[in-house]
Amino acid sequence: MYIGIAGLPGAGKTTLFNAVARQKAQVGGYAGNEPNLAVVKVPDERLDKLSALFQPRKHTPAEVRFVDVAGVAKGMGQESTAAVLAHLRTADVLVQVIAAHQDGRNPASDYEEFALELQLADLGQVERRVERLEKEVRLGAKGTAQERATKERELEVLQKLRPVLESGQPARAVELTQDEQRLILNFGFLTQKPTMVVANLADEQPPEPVITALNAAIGSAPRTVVLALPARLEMDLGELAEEEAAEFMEAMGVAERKVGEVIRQAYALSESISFFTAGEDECRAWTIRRGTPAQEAAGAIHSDLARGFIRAEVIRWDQLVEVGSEAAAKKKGWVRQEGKTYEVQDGDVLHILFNV
Ligand SMILES: Nc1nc2c(ncn2[C@@H]2O[C@H](COP(=O)(O)OP(=O)(O)O)[C@@H](O)[C@H]2O)c(=O)[nH]1
Ligand SMILES: [Mg+2]
Repeated sequence: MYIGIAGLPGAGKTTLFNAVARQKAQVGGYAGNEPNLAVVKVPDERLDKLSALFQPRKHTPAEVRFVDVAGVAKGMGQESTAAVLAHLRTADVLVQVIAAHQDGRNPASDYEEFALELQLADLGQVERRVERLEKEVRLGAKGTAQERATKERELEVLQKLRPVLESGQPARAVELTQDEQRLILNFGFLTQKPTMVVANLADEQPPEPVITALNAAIGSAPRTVVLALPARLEMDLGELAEEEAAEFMEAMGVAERKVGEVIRQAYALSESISFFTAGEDECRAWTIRRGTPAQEAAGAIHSDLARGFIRAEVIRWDQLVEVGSEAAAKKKGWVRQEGKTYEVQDGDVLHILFNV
């Protein structure tokens, strides 16, 4: 899974990236940067509890990739804006960072300024493609009947998005079927992505007023969450050893680090869920799309497991932890035998039986 960190210059994107990924990318850099990339482990207390039970040789959390791109702002020029936004097109989730830590900035209008850049980028793509498709239809399109039908359906979807984008709403305000989504997947529309708006606070700034102002600016966009955290403090905490960090947090009156929340919420916003494999060898979280059938989920572990799939033994993670072992779980009748098409649920522990 891939999470893009974006926003206006100086919002605190790189600071947040460093905090989340425990990196030391240069802060205070402005336009023209290459993106910063990092792989981050997803904190998951369910997996921690499974590992506490099995004491495995290996403990392997799910991972997500974060990318931190240069800022985009009004008047930057179409070309450099497009170059920055191109890095975000394949992201599963967007994190929009808002500077709330500086006096004299207005978080709500900063949110709107950046959101407008995203909308204009999407609208530009929609308009160019619509124009092209309409021309093809007018000229009597080339290709097979099926190809023509697909293009006509694509055109219909784009014509649904267009007025919404023109009215200043994000594309995710339009409910699309899976089929419709597939038709426009390649565009990577930015305002269609689940979005986390993160207000970057000063060290002891209260979050509530900023969150209220942002919620008012955002309105009722679906698949959007708002968080607030002091990014620089979080970054500094990430550089300390655990004990030092605890002392520092107590001195600052900070109850918990918030970066875990950013990672967890980004994961939850995406269409991804985790299932587990658990044993003395390894306890591990695997990432799949919600709705994935068991046979395909098995393929996330190894292609042989999908190819030779017989069935899956499935138990919920908390039931396994409660009863203490797979054998005891079986006695209680808590282990289900599921076939190829079973839709794997978030938090399932799977044991795949296979034969190749
Ligand atoms: N006081 C304060 N300064 C911050 C905070 N976050 C970022 N900064 C400063 O703001 C500037 C821009 O931060 P940076 O992360 O590079 O912003 P970016 O352009 O969005 O990547 C840097 O000088 C940071 O030190 C914060 O939470 N508090
Ligand atoms: Mg930066």
